[in-house]
Amino acid sequence: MLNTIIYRSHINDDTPLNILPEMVARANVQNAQLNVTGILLFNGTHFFQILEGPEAGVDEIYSRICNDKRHHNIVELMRDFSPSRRFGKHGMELFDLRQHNTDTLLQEVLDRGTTKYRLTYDDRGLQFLRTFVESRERENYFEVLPADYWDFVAEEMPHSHHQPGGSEGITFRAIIDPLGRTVTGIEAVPNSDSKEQDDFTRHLYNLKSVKKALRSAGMSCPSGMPLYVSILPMTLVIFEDSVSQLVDCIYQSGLVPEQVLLGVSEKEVISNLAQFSLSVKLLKQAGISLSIDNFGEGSAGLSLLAYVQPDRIRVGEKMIRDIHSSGPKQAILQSVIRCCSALEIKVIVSGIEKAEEWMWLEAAGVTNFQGGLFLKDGSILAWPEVKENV
Ligand code: FMN
Repeated sequence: MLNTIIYRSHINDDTPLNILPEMVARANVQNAQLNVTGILLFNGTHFFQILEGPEAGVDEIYSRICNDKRHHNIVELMRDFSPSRRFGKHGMELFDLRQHNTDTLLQEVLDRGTTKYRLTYDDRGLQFLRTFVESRERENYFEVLPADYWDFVAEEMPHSHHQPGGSEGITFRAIIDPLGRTVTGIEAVPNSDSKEQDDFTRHLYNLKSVKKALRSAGMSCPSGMPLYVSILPMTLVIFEDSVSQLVDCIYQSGLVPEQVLLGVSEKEVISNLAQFSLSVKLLKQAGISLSIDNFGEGSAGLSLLAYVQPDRIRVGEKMIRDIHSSGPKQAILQSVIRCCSALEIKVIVSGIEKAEEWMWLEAAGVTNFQGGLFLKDGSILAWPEVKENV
């Protein structure tokens, strides 16, 4: 089975161009040993490479390429299987786009192809190639600075009002705008989910946990601070009076409904859409805002967005882990961000662990984040600062 990996990358400023012929000569030998073929395009700033061959060989070469300090911002555009090689003759021919006539460029690249089918056929790999040759999509090449550009400096007054310490059974997590150095919301998280298998008991436990989180937040949250609490959507379905219970609890806790943001997870299937809609209506009428949690990870997806019209969505770690190097995740998140912007829905991204993930998402227009990257010792907020020596 033939495996294909396609990526693009940015040459480093300090990589002299005259090393390229020797690098390609060495690459040819190594690729031949692993039966890997392909083509390497260069436009003076960016590389674009197609690697084709047995999966193990392609993976080995690609992981070496990813560790090569001569280029950066390596974004994997495609990883797929194919019945035949597109560029079977060339171990690794370097094709410098600057040395060719722009009118005939694409055809000249395609002429290097070896597939028995015409290369302009409807093939994703070749469409990527065409997009690169024609310099389309350039506006989506975000330049992400290396992670060591940033220090994450712990807040001077840990456990200040920005990040309440939490009370028994509840942990508080800040939602922050890292560049604005502001806390934009606080999430109150119950420490455990019910282990019960039985639906009713599990959701009763969930309702109790949410009320406990609200009471705890009422005691320790700064007044007016947006408060995020997750709830299972079926809790709003199974208990028809759940909204009035929540509203009562909000007032009794010294909070106001307008500061509360209820996050319904997309992971749980909503079996009674009519009752769910009624609860959503009651929540909105009471002034409580709605968010869709774990957006994109469950079964409802875009249809829930149209149906519920939430004020926020929260995208979890699954969708954004290593987003700076994943073309598919970048394309999905960009369209989600664009769609939410058109609907005036704010996007929160949680689970940020790496500076590159955060920087890519900032470049894409996200400003609200949660994650270990912004925490020291698990709970003290840490803000990004440019390192002094860069
Ligand atoms: N090395 C290869 O063996 N095959 C390639 O196709 C290949 N393509 C590369 C494309 C670019 C844009 C760059 C910057 C480097 C490429 N290299 C390629 C070089 C590898 O990154 C690495 O330096 C080389 O495999 C030697 O690895 P080694 O020092 O671990 O033996």
